[in-house]
Amino acid sequence: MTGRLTFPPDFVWGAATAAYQIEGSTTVDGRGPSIWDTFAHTPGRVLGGDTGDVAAEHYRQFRSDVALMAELGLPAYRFSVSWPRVQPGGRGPANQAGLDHYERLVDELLGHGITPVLTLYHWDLPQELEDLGGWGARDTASRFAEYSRLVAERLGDRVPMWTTLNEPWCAAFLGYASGEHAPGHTDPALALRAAHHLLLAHGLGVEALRAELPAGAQVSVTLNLSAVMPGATSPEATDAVRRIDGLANRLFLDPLFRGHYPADVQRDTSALSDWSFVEDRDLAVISQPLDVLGINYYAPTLVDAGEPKEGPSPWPACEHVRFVDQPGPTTAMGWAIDAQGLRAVVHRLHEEYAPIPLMITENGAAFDDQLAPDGVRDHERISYLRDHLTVVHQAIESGVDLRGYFVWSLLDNFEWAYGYSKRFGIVHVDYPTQRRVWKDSAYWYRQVITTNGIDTA
Ligand code: PNW
Repeated sequence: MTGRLTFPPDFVWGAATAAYQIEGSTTVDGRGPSIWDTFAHTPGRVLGGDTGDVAAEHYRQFRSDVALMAELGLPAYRFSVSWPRVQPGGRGPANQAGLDHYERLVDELLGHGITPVLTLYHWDLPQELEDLGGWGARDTASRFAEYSRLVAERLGDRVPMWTTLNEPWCAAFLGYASGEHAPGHTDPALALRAAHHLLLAHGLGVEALRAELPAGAQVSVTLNLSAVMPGATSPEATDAVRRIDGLANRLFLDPLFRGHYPADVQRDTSALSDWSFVEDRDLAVISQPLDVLGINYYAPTLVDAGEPKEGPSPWPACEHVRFVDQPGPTTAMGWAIDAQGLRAVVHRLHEEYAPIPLMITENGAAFDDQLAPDGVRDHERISYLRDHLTVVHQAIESGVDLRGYFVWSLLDNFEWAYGYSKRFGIVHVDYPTQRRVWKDSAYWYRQVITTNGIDTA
């Protein structure tokens, strides 16, 4: 039985990228180094010693990449601004050459009828700020607000959708607790501080944006939310779910939408931290109203009680939690393919937080694509996207205010600790030549956009 699912007429279709993952040109036009330059150039940090020095050369090729987006029929494009292009040392006056680039990109998008959706922070903290304590330092939050103001001053008149942070969970816990991401620290107490300062940066950033942007501009934050499910029926498994859900989801959702931190997470981590980094007015700043909540979803999370694992973990006070492999197909990242996790995430938000309009700001998958003379037959990616879009459609039908969907990613790119070994693009990048080759999923997505719907299998 095949059927057609049609989306609401104003549903926003898009594709997403991030500055460090695609731009390259890391030393031009006055850009300063970010923590990802330092991290990637430290031997042993990134698979194969890969760096973002060249990446997909998007900084130089942005005009042809925008033309590609237009050919794809993309109504919206989510990208991030590199903070060290705008403020090479993270402080002080704007580097006009850096802002000029983003102005050209935005004008090119608008000239092709593509709506720019701008993220201010997708993990590339200026290295000089890290040297002053990075996200462990409260001052970094104020520096972020200043940077937000500089970008909004220049681009506020033409960018309708603004996101402060991308995935503060990753920035805090992969960056400061497990050390898998820049800046590579392995200090769980520092990671909790970092999480708070990221949230504070978000709040101060929202204030700066509201002061600068014209009425009608939308302000959001993007979280990577997990559907945390028990791998067994036992009180221990239930407790494991509570702990991981607390750190992955509620640690961010509660301060943003309820104005307080989850008491159980504070209790669980009290031996690590007294949480004295939270000051009186902070939660009021953090919980200012937003227009949209962005959700990045890739895979569900299955947990049970278990023995402590060797090595640094991104999960403070979860020594007795074990991550269980879900049976069934996985992507090249080893992540389970299960769109029901996305359903659980959006329904949970709708029912427990009932916040504001939602937007899927990233969803997609890496597979071992093979470049053939006639393109890339990535049917697994097409079925991944179709399954997840089916869930998006069902959620809308059942009353969830879900306004749009951005596929991760437009292009193959620098996949952080995995370097160029993982390909998430719907467009293949042949790195030696920088040639772009449409995968079958790109042709499929164009069809989805033009017909505003999907055919279900
Ligand atoms: C997100 N995890 O990162 C990012 O927003 C993208 O930049 C990235 O390329 C994409 O997802 C694919 O990985 C994540 O370990 C990285 O849970 C790691 C995790 C989650 C999200």
